Amino acid sequence: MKIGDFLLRRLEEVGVRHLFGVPGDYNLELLQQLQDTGALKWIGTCSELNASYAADGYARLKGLGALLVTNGVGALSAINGVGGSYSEHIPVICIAGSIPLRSIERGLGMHHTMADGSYDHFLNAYAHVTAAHTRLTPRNAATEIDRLILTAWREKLPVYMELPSDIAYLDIEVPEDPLVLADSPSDPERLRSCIAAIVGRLSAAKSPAILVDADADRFGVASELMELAEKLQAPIAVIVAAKAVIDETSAHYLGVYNGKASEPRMREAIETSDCLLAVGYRPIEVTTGDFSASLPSNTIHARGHSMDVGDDNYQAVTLKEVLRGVIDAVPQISNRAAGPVAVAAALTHADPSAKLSQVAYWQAMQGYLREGDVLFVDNGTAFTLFGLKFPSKCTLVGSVNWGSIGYSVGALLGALTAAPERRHILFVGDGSFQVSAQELSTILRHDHKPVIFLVNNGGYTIERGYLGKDEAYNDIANWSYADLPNVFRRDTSARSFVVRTVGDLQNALSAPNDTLIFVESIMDRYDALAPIMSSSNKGADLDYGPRGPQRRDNQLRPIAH
Ligand SMILES: Cc1ncc(C[n+]2csc(CCOP(=O)(O)OP(=O)(O)O)c2C)c(N)n1
Ligand SMILES: [Mg+2]
Repeated sequence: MKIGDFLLRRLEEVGVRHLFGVPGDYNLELLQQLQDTGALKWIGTCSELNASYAADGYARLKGLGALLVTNGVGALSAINGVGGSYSEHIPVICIAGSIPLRSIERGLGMHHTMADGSYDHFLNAYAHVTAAHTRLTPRNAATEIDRLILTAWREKLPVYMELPSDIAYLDIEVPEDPLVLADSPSDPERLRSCIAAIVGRLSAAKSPAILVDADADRFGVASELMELAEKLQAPIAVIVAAKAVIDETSAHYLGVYNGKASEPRMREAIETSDCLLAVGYRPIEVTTGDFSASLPSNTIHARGHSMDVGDDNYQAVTLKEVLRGVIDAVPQISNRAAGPVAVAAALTHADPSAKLSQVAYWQAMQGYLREGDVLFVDNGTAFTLFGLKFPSKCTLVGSVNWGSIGYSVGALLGALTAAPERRHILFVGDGSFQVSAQELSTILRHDHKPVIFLVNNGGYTIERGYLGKDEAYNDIANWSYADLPNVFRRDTSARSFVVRTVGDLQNALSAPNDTLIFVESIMDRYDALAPIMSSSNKGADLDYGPRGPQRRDNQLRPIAH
């Protein structure tokens, strides 16, 4: 089979049906193979950065995503997004159409390189943000393509492969069987003793609890964790990076644990548990109430492929198999008092003619969410979304660890492509949107129907809480955002709204979801909920230290609502 055709065949076999990216002379030959074989659908994006975000969003819903870029210029444009996939544990396959092998072997200078005689710069750069990287050759292509795809899927991390442009049409011998995505099974003895150790501890515990990070989603064990919570009658909490991973309507769901910033009942359940099971826990300042999280010293740490239980470290075990064994072996508890912490804020009835505020905005959004929605959150005051209570079966696409502004718009395109039948709702600020706004055109081009809620507050409000409450560096150009659907697609049927009052917002929210809805909400640049601002204020203390410029009283501070 031709190398390019084989690569596309393998992608199709593992469920990747769309490829995002930007054409270039070094990848056009693969695009021609894509076109001729009909194996995958090409989704051209406005930039490779956005393609990397889209592939990430696609992978969140489909389990794997892929993008195609050209050498150097495309690869480095995409590297921020691929780095994000690494940080967030998302399996993305980044394919770079690269310099022909002929030029590499003969040392010919080529465009899209540093013109310094080296062809390895981008391969080396990607080594830092991927689980595996390779340059395909006719000799290694059949094994390397499989190795990289399997590594991405097993590790839940991105991979990078260079396809030199002069080999895609060469015939090589390839396996006939389809590629099967499967983990290698656990070591039987390690699995048995690991399960026994965990079951022993959980069964003896009086107040077991479960704390969930994003890997529970990445390794597909959310339903197992719910089952375990049910069997143990144990409370189950998430850290903010795993918001929505556990069904928030479940009787055992406690809410978001955030160290000292959590409600007392939540803190007690987690911090004084006599057997806490933490899944994929990767604490950072914004997920631990600025490092105030305090897990019990005997916490069981479960990871994708290893476990820490007491003094023992178990390797060669998979999370799914361990949890399955634990669920089957722990006794069903019937008499432990659980019960969720109340999260839903009471709705106030604001005057429709009142100027729109963040408080009224988010109260309205709480009422707008529906079962099964896919929700997207960018950086900024949009983080308020994390405080809402989600209906059942919602998916949240966010990037708490990496936090690159503009990610959400590209991810929206990817997720819409993966699951067009679901309702997708984006929450984005004007500053974040300006980074990747062009991808709205691709969303319109493919007739997708998301709801986009953009907050126009004249700049980087969340940053004003770090530093520069009134500084010009936190201001941005004031675009006519609601006009953009029409700019990006002349014949669009999108409904656009410019919202200034509570009544305007209510009107926009009553629009049917039969076309793209774009809601630009104009809000005061100093308006932010108190927890968002105090988090920014604390972030500044950590970032700049006690002698930093934040001491000059030029931060936006929390106000009482
Ligand atoms: C790629 C990248 N550049 C810069 C930042 C720093 N940053 C974090 S939030 C933010 C401002 C977001 O502004 P906006 O989207 O308007 O949200 P607001 O707080 O105003 O609602 C910036 C610049 C970042 N996170 N990512
Ligand atoms: Mg803003």
